[in-house]
Amino acid sequence: MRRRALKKEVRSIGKVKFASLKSVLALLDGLLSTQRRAHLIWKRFRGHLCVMDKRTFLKITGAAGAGLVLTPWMGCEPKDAQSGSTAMTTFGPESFKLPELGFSLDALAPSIDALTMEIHHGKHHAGYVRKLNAALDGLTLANDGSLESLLQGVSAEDASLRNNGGGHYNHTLYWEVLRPGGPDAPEGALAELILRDLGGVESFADAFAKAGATQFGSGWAWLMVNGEGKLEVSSTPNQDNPLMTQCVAQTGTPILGMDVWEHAYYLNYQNRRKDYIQAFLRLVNWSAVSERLERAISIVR
Ligand code: MN3
Repeated sequence: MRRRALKKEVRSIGKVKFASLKSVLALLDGLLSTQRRAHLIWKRFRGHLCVMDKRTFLKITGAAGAGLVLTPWMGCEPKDAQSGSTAMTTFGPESFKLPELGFSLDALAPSIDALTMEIHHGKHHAGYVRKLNAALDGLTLANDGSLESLLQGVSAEDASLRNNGGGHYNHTLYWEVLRPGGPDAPEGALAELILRDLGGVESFADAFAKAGATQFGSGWAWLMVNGEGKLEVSSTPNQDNPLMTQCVAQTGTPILGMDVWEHAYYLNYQNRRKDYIQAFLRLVNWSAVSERLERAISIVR
């Protein structure tokens, strides 16, 4: 008798548990499908909306049971400062192109060997360009079509644009600042700002080398002009860069970027990242960095 009562009790506890589990699962399912619906709506409409924050979009559509709350976005398209019109860009399969190197593959040897350059430019960078084009093909965005403005608006969740757009921008800058020629050290306004903001060329080099050496895993070290018009050194993981205001802590306009992914140096230096960093600092085209500084300062003004 006692045994039967016990069995009954166990069964009823099981039922209660099962019922609770079912309601938890139903709740989860409801939440997931809301999220999924929001994702689908996002995919469908992102081409027609301004370059907005996907996280905010998902939050609002999720909270509204995936109801279409489009009104908040209708007034947020970037307007052309002079004409007041909205810039819209439709992207095609070749909106972005792999830039020419502008120097021979062995121009940086022995510091950076020709095979590393060939693979880095022809395979890695080309891959970012291809995937970036594939991600944007057919989309119409409220955007001036420049890579810079795409990256300034990219949300942390948009992995495709973040990684491939970042990869394209970062490598384009990298080849530019490694172009052979120019003075051996920063000159003119660049040297003055390095002294004013970073304590001089030597302490800049130390900070920059440290940023590159201590970036865990793959990433980049940067010299940038921040929002106050001051020079700042930072590092970012993966293909992030200081333009991505929604993804990184230190933001600004990069004027020098050093790739510290292993593919940038492994054939020559293996695990000796610090040796590659010192070689990189000897290869920098300071004229190219000065040109970038001028453009970046004009943006801040
Ligand atoms: Mn690389």
